[in-house]
Amino acid sequence: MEMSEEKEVGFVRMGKVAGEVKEIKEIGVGLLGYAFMGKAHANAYIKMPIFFYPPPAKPRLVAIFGRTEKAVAEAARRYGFEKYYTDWRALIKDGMVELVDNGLPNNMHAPPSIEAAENGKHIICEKPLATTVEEAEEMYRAAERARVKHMTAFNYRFVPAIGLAKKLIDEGYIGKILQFRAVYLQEWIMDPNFPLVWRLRKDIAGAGALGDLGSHIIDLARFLIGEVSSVCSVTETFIKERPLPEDPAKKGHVDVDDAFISLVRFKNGAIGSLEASRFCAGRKNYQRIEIHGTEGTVCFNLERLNELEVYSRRDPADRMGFKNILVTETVHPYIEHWWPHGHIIGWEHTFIHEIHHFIDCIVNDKPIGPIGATFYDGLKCQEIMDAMLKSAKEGKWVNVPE
Ligand code: SOE
Repeated sequence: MEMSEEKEVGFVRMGKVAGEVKEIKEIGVGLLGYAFMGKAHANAYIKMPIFFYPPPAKPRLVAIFGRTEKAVAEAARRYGFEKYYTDWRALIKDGMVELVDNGLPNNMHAPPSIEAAENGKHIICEKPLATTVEEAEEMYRAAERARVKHMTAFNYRFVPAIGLAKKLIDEGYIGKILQFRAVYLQEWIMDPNFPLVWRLRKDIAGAGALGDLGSHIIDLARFLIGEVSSVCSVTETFIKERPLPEDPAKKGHVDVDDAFISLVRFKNGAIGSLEASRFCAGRKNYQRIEIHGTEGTVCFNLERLNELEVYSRRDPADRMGFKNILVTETVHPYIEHWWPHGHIIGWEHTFIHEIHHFIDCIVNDKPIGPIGATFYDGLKCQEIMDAMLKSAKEGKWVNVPE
């Protein structure tokens, strides 16, 4: 509507407005959880339409769920959600909610995700998909039956350097893949007085470092190399008792792994080692991957996520060596949406890439895979983790179900 003349609107004098912005198609978002992952996902919904413009649809922050009203009301105000719920079933039934994003603790991944699918809502759920293989299988079957888009939020698939690594591997640049080596190391629970939080409780988390960090590198192993056929693993819990969050004078038993190390065999003949730990002093969020092929090597380090180290045996002998590629050119995945080369991006941007992919697949009816992880990928990851825990318990190689 052209408004050329100045006019009074109520008590507000309107200046010479050139025109009103045409609305962009929206998609209603219902977010479960408002803490760490809730914040990362809310930020992604807010930023996506600005940087992936025009967006496939503009996320409308319809509703957010949290158990305690005071906290979730504050989160709704902070992130800009229109409504808040303390009953996740009511949020799922809200007609304005078209997609449900599950950022709750792991034991609350299955029930709401299944109900969301059964109510025809597209669903993205944080990793690990579930606490057991049975739960993950039920989530996958429900989402498939409902014919909704379903995604497991393995965000590291959306690092530009990981996208470049996948391109080099898939085009044969480093030849036949022989070995995959990945570590994901943190240090945050080395203090024996650190309390027994939900990530350290099997009934809520399902597993410890294996589920929280190991799930990421297991998914990247499948994404970059292929299916895992068998595993031989060891786990350890270094601190067996911890103060209870609700009463530090009391202690609780730690029933999940603090660290795991696993050998793996891939179906395509490659071999590998994966390990994750929360007891590596000095390692903050250190995820390093090395992939060795017959013609070369690719290395990635999450703490330097804008870079990829590449070595090719095809280079002339006098200049054969690792080159460090700064993955910030517009030829690299997602970079065209950000800043000029060398201006680098960060951890939060992987969630923006992931949420764009999810909404693009919903609006334009595209398949989530192979770039994005579906609930099937979440289920396969759960099966591999289950085999690793079985192997660690029985002290032998365990096959991963076909
Ligand atoms: C904590 O270990 C954590 O936030 C994980 O839960 C995330 O998945 C990982 O990306 C960073 O570390």
